[in-house]
Amino acid sequence: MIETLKIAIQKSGRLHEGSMKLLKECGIEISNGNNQLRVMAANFPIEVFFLRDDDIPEYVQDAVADIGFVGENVVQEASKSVDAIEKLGFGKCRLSIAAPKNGSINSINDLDGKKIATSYPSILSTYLNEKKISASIHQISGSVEIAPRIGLADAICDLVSSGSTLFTNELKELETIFFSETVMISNKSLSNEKKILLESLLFRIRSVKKAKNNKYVLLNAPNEKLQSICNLLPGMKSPTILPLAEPGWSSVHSVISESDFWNVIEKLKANGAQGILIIPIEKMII
Ligand code: PRT
Ligand code: ZN
Repeated sequence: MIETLKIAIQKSGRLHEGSMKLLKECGIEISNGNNQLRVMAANFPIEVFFLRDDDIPEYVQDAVADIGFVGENVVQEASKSVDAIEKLGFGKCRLSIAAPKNGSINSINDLDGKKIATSYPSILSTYLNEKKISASIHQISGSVEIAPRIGLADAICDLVSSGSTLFTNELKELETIFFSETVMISNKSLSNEKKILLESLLFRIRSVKKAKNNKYVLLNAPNEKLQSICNLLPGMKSPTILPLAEPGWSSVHSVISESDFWNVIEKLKANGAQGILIIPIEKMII
């Protein structure tokens, strides 16, 4: 029997689309047209299970699935026995404590003796213990942001991304206690065959991530400036330099990281670079 890697992703919700997109970018074809629970990929030995995100850590721990894509917040809260092996770069958010904008709680030091509503009691209680704050935790499963308004709690601890939910509910963010993004988790005792499949999937995921974090750059430069321009663009090995038809000029091709991008572009222009083109990279294999 050919081994397959069983992967659990969110059935619907904020992580579903990003998870499907990542698999597609890795060249893995999956259809979930009939709202099925599990689907075999057409061209890679992967079987995808569509589950509620909260169930994923337990299913991976119990080897119902071999790996899963799920928020670090869920993994941390569930505290199951799984390995977190790769951050996936989407579903970024933060878990923050917030309190009514015009109320008496202005910092975490004002939380002593108060009641905090949250869906993350475990992460919150660890944080409160560390900070020696004795607040009571009221666990609720949804609509945490309305808890202070309806008198259920004095403050909340909830996920924030844009901040607009806090703003609309007239809450102010006091402190972030956990940063999260989607992570790949794995069962702790995979067979050797499954480990090989996982390595192959990880290789593809890392190539996709690297490509997203880098851009291909093409520019024209006067020959006397080539050295200083090449110093700014080390590229993967070193930049490619091709002569232009116009004497004294060359075309330089290289790769730059997204985070350095604007900084480097300014310096390239200051060094006489012209006709700078920036092109997205689809996959990057180093
Ligand atoms: O049905 P299922 O149980 O699978 O899904 P779910 O409803 O429990 O989860 P879902 O789809 O809402 O979120 C899945 C995961 O997305 C979370 O576990 C996080 O890892 C991640 N994520 C990223 C977020 C957010 N951003 C986010 N903003 N999860 C929830 N929110 C909520 C937050 O709780 C608050 O209500 O969005 C609101 C705040 O958003 P802003 O933009 O107004 O700040
Ligand atoms: Zn959930």
